[in-house]
Amino acid sequence: MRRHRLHLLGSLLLVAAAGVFTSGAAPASTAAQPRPLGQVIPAPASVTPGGAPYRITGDTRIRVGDSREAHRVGEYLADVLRPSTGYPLPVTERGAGGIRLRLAQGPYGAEGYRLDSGRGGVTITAARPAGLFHGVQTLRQLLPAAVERDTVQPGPWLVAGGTVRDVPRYPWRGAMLDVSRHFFTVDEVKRYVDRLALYKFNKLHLHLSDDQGWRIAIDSWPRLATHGGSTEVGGGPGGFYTKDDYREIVRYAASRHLEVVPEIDMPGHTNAALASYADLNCDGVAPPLYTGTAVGFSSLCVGKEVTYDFVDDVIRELAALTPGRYLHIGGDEAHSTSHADYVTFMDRVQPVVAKYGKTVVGWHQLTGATPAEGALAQYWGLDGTGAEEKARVAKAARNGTGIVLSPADRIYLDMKYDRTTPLGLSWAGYVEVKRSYDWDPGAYLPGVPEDAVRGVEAPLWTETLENPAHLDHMAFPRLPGVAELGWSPAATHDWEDYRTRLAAQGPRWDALGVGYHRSPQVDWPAE
Ligand code: NGO
Repeated sequence: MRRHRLHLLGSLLLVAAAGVFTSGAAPASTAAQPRPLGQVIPAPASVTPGGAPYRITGDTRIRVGDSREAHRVGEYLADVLRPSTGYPLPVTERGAGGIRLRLAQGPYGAEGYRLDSGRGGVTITAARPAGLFHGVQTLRQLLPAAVERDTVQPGPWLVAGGTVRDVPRYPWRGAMLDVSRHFFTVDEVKRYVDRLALYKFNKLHLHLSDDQGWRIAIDSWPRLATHGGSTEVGGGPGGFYTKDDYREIVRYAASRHLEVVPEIDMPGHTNAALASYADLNCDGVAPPLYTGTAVGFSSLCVGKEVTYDFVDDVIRELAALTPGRYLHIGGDEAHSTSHADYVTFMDRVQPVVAKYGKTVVGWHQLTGATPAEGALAQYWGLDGTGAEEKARVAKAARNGTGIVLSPADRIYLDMKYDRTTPLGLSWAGYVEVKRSYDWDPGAYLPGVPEDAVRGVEAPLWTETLENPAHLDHMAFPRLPGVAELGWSPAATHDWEDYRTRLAAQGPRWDALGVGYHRSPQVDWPAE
């Protein structure tokens, strides 16, 4: 009898020990272990695990000191945690223990943070509110995936013990949304912004005009929006943002520490504008609205003065609406503009951007003209092609033009994953998760000085994408990889390690309602 009891005790201890030492994905009901401290995307600069975990309970407070900005980040965190934990999580100035958001000087830069976790609490320290916000995203990912649900879940809500020290590699970690080919409402854009925030993106580039639709109200040229915005690819009703709509997007993005970079694409990709005002056409005849998907057939009339009145008005009104530093003027695929006209146009338009206090961003074709001082060129070429063009971009970079990398065969989120992907395009090839992740922005373009590379940006063109579910399917799981390329030190780059961390995001997307491509290159946990 006695022996038997001892034996039973031994088995129980064994079971308990197995629970302690198994670090894989345990089923939710028995997940009494915290997630590993480093299991975060983008990979933090440094992770030092150790010590007891912190447990969020019904008594946990979020302490923010007396900074209003820290208070806002605290409220954001509470909004994430309250529905699933069911706890009140008051945001308070002072108190002991709990989750503390602390602004203080230190080696954090504009966006970095430090997270310390132990039995007594979790403290996130940063020099700026953006750093606190990014630290909060790390904290969020350290909690079980069920924390993302909007109904009360069982928990427990454990945060592994230890310290994370984290600063981004690049200042530009962008995502572009094409709201021209298909229109997306303010709420749909906000939904995308929330996904970007989870991965520490800091720029939302909105492609506001193209052949198929003009999406922003301009008071001095009202038909741009009312007529030019009245359709989209496939002939749907399209739409446009009123100035208040746009301000709301800017406000919401800022509340998630993203800066809006608006783009008006010129001199090509302008059919919607040309259709709205006959005067803008060299022959004075307005073309019909366009709902197909061809590119390169439209051009503003470079020789007409009214073109520059138009550009001045549009840039003035858009600059006034935009608190961010940048204004994107497109400049890609101007196949219906002669080279001489293209150069003339860019020489006249770039100073207008500066006149209204903004810095020029253009697609990399801008380097075929003379980029303004301080301008950024967004590179969207491919591996193994366009050597001459790459050399031109490198030369501009050596002359001071900053480079944002969006190689189409790596991080164009509208490229199909493989031949079976129902949505998307394939002109740049198929782009599966590994190809998308596995390259180094610092060494990508030959002859570009490393400090000219400002970061990366993932464009999501929407010729084939009509609704938020389509956006999710193309963005996930590639979007987090772009975030990691932009944020994490090159030394942490490792496909095998990344694919393990990526797999762990699957249940989080399920909880958030993100429908993602279940790439065969990743061992997703069983559904
Ligand atoms: C190109 C083109 C866009 C298309 C996109 C589709 C750039 C910069 N111009 O990228 O008009 O929508 O490809 O992938």
